[in-house]
Amino acid sequence: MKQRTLKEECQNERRKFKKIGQKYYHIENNEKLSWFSALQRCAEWGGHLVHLKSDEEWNLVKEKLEMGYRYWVDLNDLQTDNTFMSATTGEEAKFVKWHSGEPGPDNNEHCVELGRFDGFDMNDFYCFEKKNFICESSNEREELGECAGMQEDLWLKYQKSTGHSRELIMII
Ligand SMILES: [Ca+2]
Repeated sequence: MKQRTLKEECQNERRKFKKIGQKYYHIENNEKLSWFSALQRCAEWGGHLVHLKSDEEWNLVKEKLEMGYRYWVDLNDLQTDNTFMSATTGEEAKFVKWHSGEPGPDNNEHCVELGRFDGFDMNDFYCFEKKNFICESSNEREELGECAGMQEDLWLKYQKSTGHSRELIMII
């Protein structure tokens, strides 16, 4: 059997991303990971944990999700309780769709999921719980270009958002 090069492997992974609306997403329905591992997995695939920006994107993506499943997205308040940051932008989240009563009073819930309740409103939950997750391609253009792999700027944003070093994220 032909050994695939890392680049081929990476390009193959990028084909995971399917166009939904104007952007490319991979909805992982099989593997469940902690929020940190999901963050890393999406980066390995040349993307990032999904960063929903509008009702339009939220509506398009949630149509494709499996009812009863729970999916990690890119928001977290690991740095400061109740200040939810995007690991994609490194900035405070601008679009949120909290379930009523969320984010709840439990200060140990630092990572945001869709699907805790009926439907796919947002809920903060324990980062170490293993859940399905949604990746978004970093490259939002029509044509997916060369496989970029792990992008340095994305790691810096993760670090800014979570307060954790790349090394720490990679072991948790
Ligand atoms: Ca919660």
